[in-house]
Amino acid sequence: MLSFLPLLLSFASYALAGSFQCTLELTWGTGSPDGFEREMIFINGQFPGPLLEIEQGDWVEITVLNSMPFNSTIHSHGIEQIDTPWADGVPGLSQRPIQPGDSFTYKWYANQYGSYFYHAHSRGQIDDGCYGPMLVKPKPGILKPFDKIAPAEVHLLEAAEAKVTPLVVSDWRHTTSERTWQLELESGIESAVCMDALLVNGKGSVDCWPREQITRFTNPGIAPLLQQNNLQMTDKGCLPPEMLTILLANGTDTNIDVLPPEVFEVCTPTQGSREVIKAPNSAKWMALDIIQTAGIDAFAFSIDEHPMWIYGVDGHYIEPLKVDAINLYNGDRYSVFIELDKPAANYGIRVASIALAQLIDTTAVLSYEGGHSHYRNGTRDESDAVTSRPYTNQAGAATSTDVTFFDQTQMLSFPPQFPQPAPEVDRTFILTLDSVGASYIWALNATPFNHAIDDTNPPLLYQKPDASNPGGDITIITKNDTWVDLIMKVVTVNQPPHPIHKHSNKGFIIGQGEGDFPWSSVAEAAAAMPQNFNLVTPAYRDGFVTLASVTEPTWLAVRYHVVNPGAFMLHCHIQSHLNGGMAMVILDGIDEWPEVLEHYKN
Ligand SMILES: *[C@@H]1O[C@H](CO)[C@@H](O)[C@H](O)[C@H]1NC(C)=O
Ligand SMILES: *[C@@H]1O[C@H](CO)[C@@H](O)[C@H](O)[C@H]1NC(C)=O
Ligand SMILES: *[C@@H]1O[C@H](CO)[C@@H](O)[C@H](O)[C@H]1NC(C)=O
Ligand SMILES: *[C@@H]1O[C@H](CO)[C@@H](O)[C@H](O)[C@H]1NC(C)=O
Ligand SMILES: [Cu+2]
Repeated sequence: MLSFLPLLLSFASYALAGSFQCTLELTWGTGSPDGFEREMIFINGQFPGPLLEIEQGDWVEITVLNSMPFNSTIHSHGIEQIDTPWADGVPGLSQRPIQPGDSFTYKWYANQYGSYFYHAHSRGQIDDGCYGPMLVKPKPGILKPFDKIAPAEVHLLEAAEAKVTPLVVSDWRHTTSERTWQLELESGIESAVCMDALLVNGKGSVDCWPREQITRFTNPGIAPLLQQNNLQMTDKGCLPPEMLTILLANGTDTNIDVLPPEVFEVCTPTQGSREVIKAPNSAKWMALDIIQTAGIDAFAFSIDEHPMWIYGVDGHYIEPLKVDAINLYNGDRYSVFIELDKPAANYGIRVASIALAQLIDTTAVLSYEGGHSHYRNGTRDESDAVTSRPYTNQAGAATSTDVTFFDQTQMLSFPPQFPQPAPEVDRTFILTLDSVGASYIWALNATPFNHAIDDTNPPLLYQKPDASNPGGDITIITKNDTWVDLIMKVVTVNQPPHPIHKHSNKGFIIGQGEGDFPWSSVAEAAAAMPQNFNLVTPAYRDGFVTLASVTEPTWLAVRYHVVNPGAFMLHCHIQSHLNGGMAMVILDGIDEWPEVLEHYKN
């Protein structure tokens, strides 16, 4: 398509009846979200990018203008792209990269409602800050589960939902993604895992923990091994590079001496900033869209003294679940209500890494505004001091035994998801997840994905694939309107949870377990261990997190219906794993391959 320069470069979104249009300009500039200055990506001059507020039923047109000195694309995470596979934003699959100075217009239909985000799908650009929240407001008449929370207050809950506040939770590093990748190549280890700060809505600071705190919270699973090797968690709270070599590099050549000391070791505190979320004046309920956009870390998330009613997961309503804390993996979205029934004060919003690789945390603030109906004290200390009682500690663990965490196996779609997973499938793909050859090289199915195709090949979508050329280990080919099982086997120990994200439509998480998976199908496995499967009310999501393989292999089974022909990616949403090759191509519906209109081709 011909690129054009929009006249208006500042953010302008407008909605005619049934349409949403905006321009997102990507720039490369200097910023200091955590108080440390570095080069990073801004979207319309902002970090995170602006909230896109779309109405369900809109035709959406997002024009991305790339004013950065390198190629990029933008993917709308969780958006199904039914009949618009060319708008999925993956270079080499659905489009050519948008080159510096060029633009590309993503046009798709908002058939879904709920909480999403958009982010770069080129190289490690998520780690440079290229993401922003997206909300699709449900159309009138959509059935909502709010009467199960407070039957007399459904109107208050609807009012809270209409004013939902996005909470973008991420991690942050002081080196650019390109430099980080170079350091992995030079050192031979996955040095990307050591971050500098955690951010809430783009705000945070480098908090260096006292040594005593690092020692106290060092994971008891890893402490003896550290001790045996005369090692300890670094001043940044990271597993030392020597330990990564032992755990994952498997005797491959490493050269950790090339790593500058600040990559793992030296922690220099900053005075950054702190996000303060205002609890609305006199409202009884508040809604938050918690959006996990981190490059690396998984987090425990909680709000002091405020249990959360989860009413939506990955954009879709669920039977509400009341919890005190949620483990957030890369790409997850949770829509929650909190009841504003506490004395006026500041309450901590706690975010703490639950990754073995690093101890790191941050605290944002939920602040009740003056005049709140439950305001106990006429004056409020203007500082953002937090003295409230946390549900989760600095290492993301519960502070007491009655703290309840979200449990995905309890999650039920509302209304019940239709269609339910089919009882039988047409194809089963058994995938082998592992790091291969070096700790920073990863494979979703034995063979690392070669990112050279991102920039160099004509996009796979642009020509009907050759069904007789299956593309080796990293390509799945399906027919339209068939059911497919993806069985992901984490075959070696010491792997962290992998948040596997499927582009286009969601999948059902129908089974998981620990130990080998010697079966060749779900039917065989379910006959042998029915307790590990749920084919009736499984979680329905666009991200599927494998279990960590601590002492033995693990496995996860996902079933999905092929309904949207196109070339889609299945990949780990941990940025360093994706960079290292943990991705596959799904060529869905090759019998109904779409014809890409000339004017969409770029
Ligand atoms: C370690 O590397 C050797 C030699 O490449 C290989 O045979 C073995 O399977 C690897 N072990 C693990 C746990 O990956
Ligand atoms: C009201 O708040 C002020 C300032 O934080 C504090 O000094 C005072 O003790 C509080 N009064 C009550 C009754 O809680
Ligand atoms: C950017 O994309 C163009 C067009 O696909 C490609 O030729 C070029 O090599 C890419 N540049 C980089 C640095 O990858
Ligand atoms: C693919 O299959 C789905 C489900 O049956 C159907 O709704 C859709 O129209 C089909 N797409 C094409 C292009 O045939
Ligand atoms: Cu992974």
